[in-house]
Amino acid sequence: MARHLITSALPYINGVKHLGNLVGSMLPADVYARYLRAAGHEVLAICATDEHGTPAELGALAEGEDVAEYCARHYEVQKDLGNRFELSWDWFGRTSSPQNHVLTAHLARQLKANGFTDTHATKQVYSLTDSRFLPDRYVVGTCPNCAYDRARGDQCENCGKPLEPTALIEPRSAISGSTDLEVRESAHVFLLQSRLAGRIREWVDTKADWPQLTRSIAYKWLDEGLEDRGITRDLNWGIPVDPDDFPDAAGKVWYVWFDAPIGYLSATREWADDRSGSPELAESLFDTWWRCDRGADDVTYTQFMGKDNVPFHTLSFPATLIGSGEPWKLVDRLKSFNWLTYYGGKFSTSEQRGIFMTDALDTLPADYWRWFLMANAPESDDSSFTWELFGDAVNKDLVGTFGNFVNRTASQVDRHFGAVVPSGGESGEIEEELWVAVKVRMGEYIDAIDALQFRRAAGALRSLWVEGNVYLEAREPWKTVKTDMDRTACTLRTALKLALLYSVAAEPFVPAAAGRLRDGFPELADLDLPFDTELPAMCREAVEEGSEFAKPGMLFTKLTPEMLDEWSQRFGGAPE
Ligand code: B3M
Ligand code: ZN
Repeated sequence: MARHLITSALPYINGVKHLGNLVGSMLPADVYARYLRAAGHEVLAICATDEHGTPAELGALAEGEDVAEYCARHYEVQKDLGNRFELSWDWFGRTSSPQNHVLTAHLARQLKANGFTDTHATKQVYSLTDSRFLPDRYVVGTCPNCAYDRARGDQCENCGKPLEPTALIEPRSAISGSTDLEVRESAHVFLLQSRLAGRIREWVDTKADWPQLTRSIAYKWLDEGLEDRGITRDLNWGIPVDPDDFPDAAGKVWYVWFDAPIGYLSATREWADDRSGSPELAESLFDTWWRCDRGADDVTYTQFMGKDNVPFHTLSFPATLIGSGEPWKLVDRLKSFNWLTYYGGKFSTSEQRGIFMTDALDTLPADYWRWFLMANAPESDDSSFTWELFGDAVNKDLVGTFGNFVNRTASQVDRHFGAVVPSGGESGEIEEELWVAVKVRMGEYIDAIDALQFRRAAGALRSLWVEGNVYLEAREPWKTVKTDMDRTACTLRTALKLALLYSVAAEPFVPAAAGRLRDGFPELADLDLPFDTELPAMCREAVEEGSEFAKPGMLFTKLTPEMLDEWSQRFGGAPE
C-alpha cells in the first residue's frame, strides 16, 4: 500500500465550470483517485475554489454582490456540482480560508528571510475613469507575443505566455472599457525566480517521467529565462500582505497565483483541522502529507491541470516551496491536458459558449459525461465535443457494449433462474480462454491508468466489455436454454462473474452504474475486491452457485437522434 496525494487545478470561483475545465483537471484526478483507492492505496484527493484575484472581483462586480458573499455562495454551488458529478474529493476547500492566510504569510516570510524577495517601485496601469489601479485581468489588450487582440493582463489565453498588464498593446479597462489609462508608480514584492532558476532546472531534470507536454512547457520557460515575478497586487480582495514583514508593500494583497497553489497545502490543512481534535494533531496529520521531514517523503504527489497552468506548477509554485528552504513535498507526477473544444471552437466562460456543469447534469446523469469526457480526453492533442460524438460514445460504448452485456445477462438469469446465480454445468475451454483474455485486458487497463493515459485506459475498459459480449455471442444462452440447461447455467454464471468484475473495473469512470451493478451481488457487499490483475481470478471465485443476484435494471438509456437534436439546438451545435 502506497500513499498518494492528488490535487487538481483549483477552479476559479467565478461561476459554474464548463466541461473543458472539468476534463482537464477535476475529472481525471477523480478517476485516478478512485482507481488508487480501489487498488487498496491510501489516497488524499484535494481540491478547492480559487477565490482571489480579478476573476473573483470581476465576477462579484458583474453580479452586484460583495466579493466575500459572492465567493461564499459560489463555493457552495461548485461544491454541490462536484458532488453531483461524483467527484470523490477527500476535501474541497477554499483559498480564502484562514489556513491559507496563515500558510501564505508564512511562505512569503520564509522567502524573504532566504533572500528570494525584493520590494521595489513598479509601473502599474491606473484607470482615471475607474479611479483605481488595474492589475492583471482588469486590463485587456493585444498580446505582445502572438498579437491575439483579447489577451488578459495576467496571461495570454491564446499563446499561454504569462504577461504583465503594462506589456499589452492598446490596453483598455476590463471594468469600464476605458482607454483613459496611465502608468503610475506603486511598490510591489517580487519573487526572485531568476535566483532559483538553477535549482528549479535541477529539479525538473529529475522528472524524466513527466509527460512530454508537461516537460516541454517547463523547459520552454526555463530556456527563455525565468523572470522575477511581482507577487503582490493593488487590490482590496485577497490575502493582505503582512506589514510587519513587508512594510513597503503594506496595504497590498498577494497575487492570486502566489496564494492559489498554496491552497493545495491549506486545503489539506482544512481537512486535517476538520478531522483532528487539536491544532497539534491537525498539524502532525497535515505534515505527514506535506513535510518530507515529517512523513511525506513516502507520498507520491500527482497533479492534474490544463496546459495553461503548467508554467505555474512546474516553475513558480516550486520556486515558492524550494525558496522557503523548508522540506515541502514537491509534485512527483504532473499530468496536463490540451483543450476540449466545442465544435472546434473554444469553450468560454466569459462568452458562455459550450456546455457547463449545471446544463450537463440537468440533461443526463454524470456517468454519461464522465465516460465521454475521459474516453475522449484531450491528451496528445485537442479534442472536440460534438453532440454526434457524444451520442456515439454513449450509444456504442455505454448502451451497446457495457449496458447490453449486463442487460442480456441479467434478463436471461432473471427469466430462467430467478434472482440467483445459476447452478449446474461446468466451465470448459472457452471459459478458460475467456479468463486468459480478460486478465490480459485487465493488465492493459491497469498499465494505462498507472501511466495516466486516460483514453488508452478507457479503450482497455471498453475491450473488457467487448470480451463479455463476444463470449455471450459465442455461447448464445438465449438459444441453448431450450436444449441444454447445464450449459446455459454455466454461461450465465460466467457472465455474472464478468459483471462483478466490471462493477469494480468500471467504477473509476462510471461510478453510479458500477455501484448499481455491484449492488446486484448483495452477498458480496463486504467482499474486498482489489483493483489489480488478480481481480478476474477473484471474481471468478467469488460468485457462487445459488447466491443472490438482483437484476440492476437498465444501466444506461439510449440517446435518440431527436434527443441529440434538441440538445444541439438548445446549447448551440455546429456553427452555421
Ligand atoms: N484557478 C484555474 C484556471 O486557470 C486556476 C488554477 C489555479 S491552480 C493553483 O482555470
Ligand atoms: Zn499571446
